[in-house]
Amino acid sequence: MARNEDALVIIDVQRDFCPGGALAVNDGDAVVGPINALQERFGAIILTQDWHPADHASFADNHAGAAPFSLVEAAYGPQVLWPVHCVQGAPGADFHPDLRTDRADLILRKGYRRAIDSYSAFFENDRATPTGLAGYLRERGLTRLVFAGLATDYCVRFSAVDAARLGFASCVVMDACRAIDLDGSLAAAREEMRAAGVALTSSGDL
Ligand code: VGL
Ligand code: ZN
Repeated sequence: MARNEDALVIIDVQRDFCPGGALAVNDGDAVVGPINALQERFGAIILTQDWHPADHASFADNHAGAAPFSLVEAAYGPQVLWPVHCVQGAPGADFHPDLRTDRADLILRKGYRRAIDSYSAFFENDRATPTGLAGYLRERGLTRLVFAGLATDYCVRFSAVDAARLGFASCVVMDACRAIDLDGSLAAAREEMRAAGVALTSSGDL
């Protein structure tokens, strides 16, 4: 059972990241059951929602001749070009229909600035523009963060690592996450999370 200072942060469990979606993660919908079960154990629940304008710079379609999953150099460094996904107000941006959302205290949207992608729930991909989540958590005295959702190697990884760097106790429930695994990104994510002091755990161990 979670303590008063614990928050469950559920990352991007949206239709477009699930089978049939525009940027489907293998087996992505398998996180819904474990995440709904985890929610029973937490008093503070936060959902994040990837939320891009149609002209977003992370979409391959907005770069002439660029293939999805190729890399470009953005002003802030390398950026993967993704298939169009999670467009503001489109069905693909909705939460998975079976995800429980009624107990969430906060739905944090990210990636809404055209020129900057945002994997982390804390900072956009320029690593400088804050989303406001750290301030929200600190004001509420939520100091221990448990992450689950999609995708392990992108938005979960960046969120969990930023949380640890910001001084939160940070833990990822690996069985309640699934990965995109582009060019070894899952192995790299595990390694980076471990090095940052993020605890990799499972639902049964919580
Ligand atoms: C994500 C790629 C692009 C994620 C979001 O939620 O992991 N990945 N946008
Ligand atoms: Zn995105």
